Amino acid sequence: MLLQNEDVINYNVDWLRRFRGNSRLVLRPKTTEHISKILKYCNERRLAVVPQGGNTGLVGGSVPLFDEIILSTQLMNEIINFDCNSGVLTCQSGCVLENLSANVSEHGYMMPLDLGSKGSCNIGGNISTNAGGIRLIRFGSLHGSTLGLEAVTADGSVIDCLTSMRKDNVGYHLKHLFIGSEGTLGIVTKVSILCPKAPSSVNLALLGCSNFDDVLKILALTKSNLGEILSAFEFLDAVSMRCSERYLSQKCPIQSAPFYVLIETSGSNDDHDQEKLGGLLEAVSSSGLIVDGTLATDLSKISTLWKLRESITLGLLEDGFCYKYDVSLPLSSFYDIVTLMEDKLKELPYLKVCGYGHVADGNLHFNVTSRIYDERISGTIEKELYKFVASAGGSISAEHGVGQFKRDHMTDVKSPEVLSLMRNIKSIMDPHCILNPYKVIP
Ligand code: FAD
Ligand code: 2HG
Ligand code: ZN
Repeated sequence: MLLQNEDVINYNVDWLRRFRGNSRLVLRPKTTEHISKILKYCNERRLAVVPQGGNTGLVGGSVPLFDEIILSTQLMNEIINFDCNSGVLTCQSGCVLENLSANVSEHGYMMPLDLGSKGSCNIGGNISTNAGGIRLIRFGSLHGSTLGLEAVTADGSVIDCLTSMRKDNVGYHLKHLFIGSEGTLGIVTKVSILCPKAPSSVNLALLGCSNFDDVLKILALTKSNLGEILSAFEFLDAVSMRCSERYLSQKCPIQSAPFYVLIETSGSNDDHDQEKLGGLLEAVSSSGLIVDGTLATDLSKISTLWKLRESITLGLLEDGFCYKYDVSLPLSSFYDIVTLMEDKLKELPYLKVCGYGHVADGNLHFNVTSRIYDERISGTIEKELYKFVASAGGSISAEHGVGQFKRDHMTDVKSPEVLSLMRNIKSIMDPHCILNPYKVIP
């Protein structure tokens, strides 16, 4: 299906409304064969193509910079097979994550990843960004859960690595080249994903703490007390919590505190899980690590509490402009950058500085807002944050990728040898650089 004129505007603008391209053509193929023919045609004529899934990416990877053709996988949303014995789901890459979750849950399974954007993001976009999310702590990254995939490279070749076997050590593991390469090496068309069994028992605790050291102490106790039933450990600071409350018009059910943690258990035996979680809550409370807390055991309260965490991203946008950074840091210095940045920005017209994220994975979401975009604010943040991340041995992109937003920082964080190998791989798979040009590789 071909879209033109005003229909194309939404495909040109990213979710954060920070990046805007000027493409006049959106193609929405339905099959691998369509994609193969499109890419062959574009490759022969040196026409640049931007792959797009749900367009929820946060680094400007899914929108053109200029007039590149947008190739949306939106209509490639067929579930091909679900094997109830193995839990392997095979589907086209344009399936929306939430639809896949609903589908596999009918068979007693769940998707191994969960993101706040689940209502719009596509599984192909998830794989192409190697998305993390709140369950990575339990089920690992998509490099592990993706058993196989099919992708089309720039010249239209269909690369069939769509095995649904858990073990396949025959030759190079080419699927990994497509996982996290943000549409620069090929277009993912089909995937097979290993889904875990859905838990019959889920509990969620929301705790408030008075300092970040206590968050880390709770994390250590949580890991040792809950072991295999731990399925999420998320943290948010007070600014993030207030932002969500305002967005949802909903009060956090516990006493206000500088930091909050959400601890989720998923298992197969209610009594066992509640006994373990009860033991943990007893331990953190008797050690004076929390100021208040609440426990949710029914689905409705669990989802209300999760909304407080999942709505921060949308809530921050209400201020006007959001400077969004996603970094990995050692836990020993995890929150220091938030405090440091408040000081560095104090003369500038910012509205909020906040931190939240997947603390157990060392992944901080560092966000600043202002009414309108101010170059002095972004300049100060980038100078201080990237220096801080480098000296702590962290990563400038934990889970959101590089896209166009972080492309020019690649030379600061990757060695010339690593960049040269990346460029060589790119030139073998896409010699005319038609796939997502100006992204990822500097
Ligand atoms: P898009 O945004 O359309 O594309 C992302 C990149 O992948 C682009 O470079 C694009 O060219 C490429 N691409 C898309 N589809 C294909 C394909 N089929 N083949 C090849 N390349 C392709 N991310 C996390 O990691 N963890 C989170 O917890 C998380 N939470 C979020 C919450 C909110 C509210 C929002 C708005 C975003 C969040 N994200 C999160 C970021 C985003 O949702 C993820 O990066 C997601 O995986 C992108 O999927 P998408 O289908 O929207 O991809
Ligand atoms: C999350 O974990 C997402 O909620 C988005 O990765 C993070 O908005 C952000 O900074
Ligand atoms: Zn995240």
